Formats: sequence, C-alpha cells, structure tokens
Amino acid sequence: MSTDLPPPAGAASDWTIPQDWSRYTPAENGMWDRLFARQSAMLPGRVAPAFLYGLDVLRMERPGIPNFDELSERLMKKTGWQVVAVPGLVPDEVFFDHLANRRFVAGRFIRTPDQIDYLQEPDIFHDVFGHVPLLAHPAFADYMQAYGQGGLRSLGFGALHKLARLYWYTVEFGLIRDGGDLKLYGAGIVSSYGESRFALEDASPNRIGFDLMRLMRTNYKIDDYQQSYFVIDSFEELLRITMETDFAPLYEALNDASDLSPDAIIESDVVLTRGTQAHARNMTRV
Ligand code: HBI
Ligand code: FE
Repeated sequence: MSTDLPPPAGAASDWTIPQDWSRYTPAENGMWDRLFARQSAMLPGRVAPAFLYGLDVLRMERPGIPNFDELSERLMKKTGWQVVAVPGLVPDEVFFDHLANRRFVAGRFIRTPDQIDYLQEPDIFHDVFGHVPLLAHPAFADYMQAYGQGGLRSLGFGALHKLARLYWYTVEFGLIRDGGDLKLYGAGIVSSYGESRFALEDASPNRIGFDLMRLMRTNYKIDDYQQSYFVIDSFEELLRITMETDFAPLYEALNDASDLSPDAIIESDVVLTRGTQAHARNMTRV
C-alpha cells in the first residue's frame, strides 16, 4: 500500500476513527457472541495460556462487541497498549507507526453471516479476539512494539516484504511450545474455526522450529491454511531474538538467499512434524 495516501473522509490524519461502540446493532453484537462462543469452545488445551489470561484480564468473555476505550484502559494498566479503530487496511507506514507507539489498530466492522468462515479484510473479531488478548502479555507487548519500530526501519531498506513474513509466521500464524505440547497463539489461527484445529492436529502442514533467517526466506499463502507453521519456545525468546538481531545485515543476506516455498523443508530445519501436504494437494487438484 502506498504510504502517502490521505486518510478517507471522517478519519483523523493517523487514520483512526471513533469506534461508535453504542451504534452496534443487536445483529452485530449477536454475530460477535456467536463467533466468540464457537472459538472459546476450541481454546482450552489448544491455545497458549497467555491468551486465556488475556481474555480473562480484559474481561472479554462478557457478551457483545468489546468497547475499545475499556479494553485500552485495562491494557494500559497491564502493558501500556491501547486499541484504536481504523476504517480497514491502513498504509504500512501508518500501521507501523501505531505499533511503534503501542497502539493496536482494529477494524470496527464485523463480518456478516455469509462471511462467517472467511473474509479477506480483517474485521473486529479477527483484530480484537485474535490479536488483543496477547497484548496483555509483557514480552509479547514489547515484541509488537519492536515489530512496529523494525517495520518503519525496513521501509528505508526496501525490505518490508521480508519483514512482513516475520509478522505473518509469528503474530498471525505462530505456534508456541508449552511443556511437551504445541499451542496456538497466532491471531489468524485463533480467530479461525477451521485453522485452529488444522494447525495443531492435521497431518498436512509442516511444523518447524523458529529460525529468523529461514523464516524470512519463506513465502506464504494468504488464501488457504498455511503449509508450514513455525514454533517458538516462548514470547520472551521471540522478543530476545528480535531485539538482539541487527536486521540491516540480515536484509543484505536475504538478498543473496533464495526464497523458499511455503511447504519447503531444508537441512537446517528442526522439524517437529514433516507434513503430508495432503490438504494443499487436494486444494489445487481441479
Ligand atoms: N492495516 N488495519 C490494518 N491491519 C493490518 O494488519 C495491517 C494494516 N496495514 C498494513 C499491514 N497490516 C502490513 O503492513 C503488515 O501486516 C506487514
Ligand atoms: Fe491480523
């Protein structure tokens, strides 16, 4: 997205808009409740404990679409984050600038019943149910801010699409070790009825230990379940690796390294599951 686009009419110069929380209709609040009930039934035993803790301290199990001012007040006390409304996708620079200042931008609209299982643009259920609970976790909260700062820097290196893979394979589609088990934490998985089971339980995808350079070589699919998931040890470890890495030489090295396909397994990988890729094969068969 071009970074010099003006915000749409009615939006502030930083692209934020009022949530207008009191204007949600019963149907919209009902859609939230329906999605919430369906996803929370999946969570116990599958999702990272920090996610459940976030739902709890943010009081997200109360019915109806959450009020961003209330979420911000609770989050502010825990980790200094806020949730602000935007009309939809915002330019990269605007997105990163908000993250760098500990503001999470969320869509305020909710999907309609015919979009219950899939929609292209992130709605309030994906953004708030998927992303916001982990912002109550100190290390994850710092990681998100660091990502925003790194995002702004990456624009100067023309390296945004490499860095975007880090966001994709962690914040959106990451898995985390929990004792001897794997758990979900990526917002794209946690907010998806189908993928929350697929990512953990299906034999199709690869599950590979997190390696920053390797991950940033890996392409991803935006319109189907992932073919590989990357597994972190902890949010503290993810934050540490990100903070200790100088990304400038990494971007240099990435220019000389070939891209990897989403289903690739390479020699240096710590392979937790070698996927059958049956799902991806069936999807492409005509
Ligand atoms: N805008 N509202 C919104 N939400 C996003 O997740 C988002 C965005 N704009 C750009 C963007 N993401 C990308 O820059 C990153 O995911 C890399
Ligand atoms: Fe998202």
